[in-house]
Amino acid sequence: MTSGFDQTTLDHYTTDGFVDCVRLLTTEEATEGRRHLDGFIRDHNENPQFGDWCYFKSHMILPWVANLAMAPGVINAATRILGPDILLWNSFVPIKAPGSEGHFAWHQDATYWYLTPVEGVVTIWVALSDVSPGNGGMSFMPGSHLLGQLPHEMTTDNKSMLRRGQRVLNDIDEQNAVPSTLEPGDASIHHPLTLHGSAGNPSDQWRMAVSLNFVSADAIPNPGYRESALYIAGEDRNTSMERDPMPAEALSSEALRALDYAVSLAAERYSDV
Ligand SMILES: O=C(O)CCC(=O)C(=O)O
Repeated sequence: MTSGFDQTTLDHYTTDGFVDCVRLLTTEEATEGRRHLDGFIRDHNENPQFGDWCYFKSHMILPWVANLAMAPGVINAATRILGPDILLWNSFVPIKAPGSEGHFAWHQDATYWYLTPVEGVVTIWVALSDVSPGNGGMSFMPGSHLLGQLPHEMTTDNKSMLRRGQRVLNDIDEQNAVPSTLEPGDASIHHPLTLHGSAGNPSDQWRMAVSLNFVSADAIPNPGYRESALYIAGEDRNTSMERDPMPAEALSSEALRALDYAVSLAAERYSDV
């Protein structure tokens, strides 16, 4: 386990396209995040919109998700990779219930993101429970970010936790994969072109996490696409994206309206396939 994100961690990220098990939250921050996530699941798990609320820009409707993105350890890691001026472009809550067969096939996130340059985007995946291969933790393919954009296909796999069921077409040699093992408050961090995936959760414990996608001030949507993002740190100088408002209250009608608007922008990206 690495405590915090330092130059050695950055070197590993640059070489391998990911780092695992970096301590980014304090115990108090992790406990608070977990308390909120438990409450969110308890109160809303049965709501038909629960899946949507977990899937896209959760920071716009759940203040505790935005707060996790503003934790000093998380900001330190994101700014070391992206530079000082950063926004939170997306976030999601990729939880797996005990016994869930929900999985993520091997994929590169950049495939459907349409943001340039890819180096201006990073994912910080923060564990809020113990996470391991035994409960559906992620695995990464070291160095795969250097392969460039690989062809993917969409599938109708209804157990896929990706909306398009996407998966890379290349054969994956699982022997080279590095499984992630995290405690609450630890994070894995990966590049948008790094191949990664995760299996279902055969255990009797929830797998709990928040996935945060940060962009630098210089990251821009590809021509024809519109995006929005929440200001996080540094100079607020990314003029290529609209700003997401910080939610004052969880799932308030104002926050849900703002989310609907952000979804309508991103719908252009989702409707092109
Ligand atoms: O949560 C998972 O198992 C995979 C999530 C993922 O693909 C991502 O955060 O980029």
